[in-house]
Amino acid sequence: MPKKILFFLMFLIAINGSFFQSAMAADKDSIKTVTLAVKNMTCRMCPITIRKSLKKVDGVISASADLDSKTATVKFDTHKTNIAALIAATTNAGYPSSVK
Ligand SMILES: [Cu+2]
Repeated sequence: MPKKILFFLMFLIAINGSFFQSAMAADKDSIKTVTLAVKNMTCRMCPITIRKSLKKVDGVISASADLDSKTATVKFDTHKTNIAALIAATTNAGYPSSVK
């Protein structure tokens, strides 16, 4: 009897493990990074404003903006948002952007 229970537990652990792995794989596939060319960046405050506007978008994992290269790099979950929403966010903040 205890041996049966042990096998049952091992079976459950194996099932959960494979479910967990497939969930992780699906999440990894949905994460994308895009670099946007951003207009109107003039001073050191601009990248901060752009970064904030991007981080407000649900599904954005991380965002950075660079004054020198006039770009923003955004890591996002494609299940939750898309590039059009990211462009809309910077545009609404006063910085029209496009995919670089
Ligand atoms: Cu500025």
